[in-house]
Amino acid sequence: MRCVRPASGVVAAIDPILRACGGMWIAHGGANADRKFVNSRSKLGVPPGDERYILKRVWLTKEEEAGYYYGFSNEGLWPLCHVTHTRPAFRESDWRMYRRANEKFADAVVEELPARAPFVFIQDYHFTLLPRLIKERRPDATVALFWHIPWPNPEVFAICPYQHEILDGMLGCDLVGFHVQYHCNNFLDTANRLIECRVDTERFSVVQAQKETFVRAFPISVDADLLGGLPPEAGSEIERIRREFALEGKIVAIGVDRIDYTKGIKERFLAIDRFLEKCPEYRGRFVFMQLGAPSRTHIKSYHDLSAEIDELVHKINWKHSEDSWSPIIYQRRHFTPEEIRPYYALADLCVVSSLHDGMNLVAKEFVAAAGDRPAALILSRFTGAARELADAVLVNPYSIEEFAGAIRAAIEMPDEEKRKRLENMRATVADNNVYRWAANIITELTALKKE
Ligand code: ADQ
Repeated sequence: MRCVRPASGVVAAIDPILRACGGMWIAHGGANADRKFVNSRSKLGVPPGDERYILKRVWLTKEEEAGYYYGFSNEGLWPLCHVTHTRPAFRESDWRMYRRANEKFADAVVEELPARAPFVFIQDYHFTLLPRLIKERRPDATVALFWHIPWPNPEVFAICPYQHEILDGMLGCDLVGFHVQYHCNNFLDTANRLIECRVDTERFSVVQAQKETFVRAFPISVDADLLGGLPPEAGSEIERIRREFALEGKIVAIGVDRIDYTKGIKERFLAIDRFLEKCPEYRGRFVFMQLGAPSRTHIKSYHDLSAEIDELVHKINWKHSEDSWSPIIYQRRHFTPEEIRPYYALADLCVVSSLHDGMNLVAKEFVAAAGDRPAALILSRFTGAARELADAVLVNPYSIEEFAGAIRAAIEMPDEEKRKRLENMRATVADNNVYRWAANIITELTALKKE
């Protein structure tokens, strides 16, 4: 049995905050050994051996997990909110399970709430109904929800058959947070168009039946100090990776992603193919290392994507390979955060090519972990991170030609400019780290309450 931190931006962001502040995280226990490690009240201390906070498990049946998590959340809301031209599926049976799971979580939350002034911080699109369910039972609770993915415009959102229930559930919150102002604006427009309410554009809030919900942007981030300080053994690990994959003397680019159609992994490989066609002088000198964590594999589109990526890597490697060199090394497995850091520290180039992304923490992790070296970041314009990391080489991943040109431009950028740009981005990520993100949310809530 192993303790695994899932490959997930939400977990990467929330775990360090709970480690620092303590508290209780209430979450689905979905792994096959989770029941073995809880007490009679479904709780355990985390991380094991150095308990900093309490993890309380909510157990879902297979049917609930299929309908609530894989179905409505990830085949419905996920594609609805990401503009990647993947059609969302809305099934009444999934919606029933989504409602039931939100009710289960409401029970699990309410029974833990302290007698006075509790604060509940809800994460993501899996819990749109939960804020209202909690408020009905505990009107004195302060409830905030952070939406980790984009919020679409009203026309897009209006195709969801359960739009009113979702908006009504979310407006049980005192505060709803998004990564960027644009998604806040979309949310306000959506409420304005689709439900009976008053939108206050001065206070940036939605008022419904005397209840006011504030909407604010809080760009999420990483623990820059932790990522920046490589442990002493990292040097030998970097050497081991270089030896194992014959990277010595090569220009090394990396990609680190959950295998998800929003991350633009196929577009990235097509751009590498085009780059090697246009710039044959880089054959034998350029290696792209992709770390890909299998994700949501029970969903057909994810299963198909994984097979398509395997095939594409095979095709591109076969087309360009010479002697023992192949351009793409693909490691399809889950890595621990400690295993990923040496890759960030050795790469000359990191490529983040999401077709759409709320923020993208890989871009920020790379910037924080790359060190004081001449390294570059290629970053999709369609990530929230692109708004803060203006010193990255920004690309439209749909334009394979532009993307291939950006790979060349990033490689050939003078070292001094690479260093300067990385330094600017490192300062941004160090200033706006994940603790500031959490502190800003709490400060805003406290100020709103006082008002
Ligand atoms: P995600 O879509 O999960 O998050 P992202 O922000 O890119 O995406 O974070 C992915 C995390 O998984 C990173 O911490 C990364 O290190 C890790 N990871 C990637 N590949 C891995 C692998 N092979 N093995 C192990 N770990 C791996 C959602 C939104 C994002 C938003 C975050 C946080 O979709 O837009 O940035 O929430 O709000």
